[in-house]
Amino acid sequence: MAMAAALLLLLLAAPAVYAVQHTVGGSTGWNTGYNYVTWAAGQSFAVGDTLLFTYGPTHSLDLVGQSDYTNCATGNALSTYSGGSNIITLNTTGTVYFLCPTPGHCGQGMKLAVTVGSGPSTSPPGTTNSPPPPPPPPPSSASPSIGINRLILGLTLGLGLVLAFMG
Ligand SMILES: [Cu+2]
Repeated sequence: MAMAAALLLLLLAAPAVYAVQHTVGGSTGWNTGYNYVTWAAGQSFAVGDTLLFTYGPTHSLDLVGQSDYTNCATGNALSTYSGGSNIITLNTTGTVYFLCPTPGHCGQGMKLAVTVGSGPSTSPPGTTNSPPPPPPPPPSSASPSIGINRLILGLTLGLGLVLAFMG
């Protein structure tokens, strides 16, 4: 019982244990001339994961709505971040949108859409690794036991007949 409770606690704690911090743009960070669409496509985001944005003084970071993201529109930010380093926690499933509000930078690639799934980010949906096919079932293992059962049945009947004749 205590063991089961401990296992359950471990399962509940697992998503937090495996939360991933995604460094936006990898070694490039948050900058112009980088394709964040491609970057995001290579990542798998889960609730509890964090995004780390690092950038120079000419940049900053806005959380925006989808249409602002699509149109590179600034001025309607839902949240604004600055200072050169921000860690954003992905609290809910769905898609969140970011852009750099410095004029022209969004058009130079500084826009990011992150779609957050519900599971832990251990198996990116983009990968095509399928599990190996299961091994073929072993040749019928039922027949030997059926044979033994028939043998036992035969012996029992035979014994019964012998006993009947003797009686
Ligand atoms: Cu910028």
